[in-house]
Amino acid sequence: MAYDQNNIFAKILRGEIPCKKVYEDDHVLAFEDIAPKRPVHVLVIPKGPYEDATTFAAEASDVEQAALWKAVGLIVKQTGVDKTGYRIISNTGEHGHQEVPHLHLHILGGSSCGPMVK
Ligand code: DGP
Repeated sequence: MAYDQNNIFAKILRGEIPCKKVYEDDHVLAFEDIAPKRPVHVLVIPKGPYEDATTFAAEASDVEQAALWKAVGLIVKQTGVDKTGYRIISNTGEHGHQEVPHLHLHILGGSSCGPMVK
């Protein structure tokens, strides 16, 4: 499926919609989820036009892929959840209940997430 340039995260990347920025570098933007499920709920997205984890894994450069994980490492320290633990989720496609068709990692922490997702 073609990448939808009008998805909400593409608009955030273009600065058309505001966000509460947590982290940014050349390849990655991270911001607070608009409807946080935990005290810390950060969305980490690549700046490139990747619809989901499958597309990102197949098409993103090594530099982009490394940058995403490097950003995760910095954000978990910055938010303090590295000390207590956290969950990373990337909902993908129909069965994954992905709502926004731009790859995003949810970082959830600050309180226990329980043994199961959601
Ligand atoms: P998912 O189901 O994984 O595609 O979750 C999409 C997440 O995006 C959901 O937790 C809510 C969040 N979200 C949706 N619209 C906005 C927005 O305009 N701003 C921010 N910061 N988050 C949004």
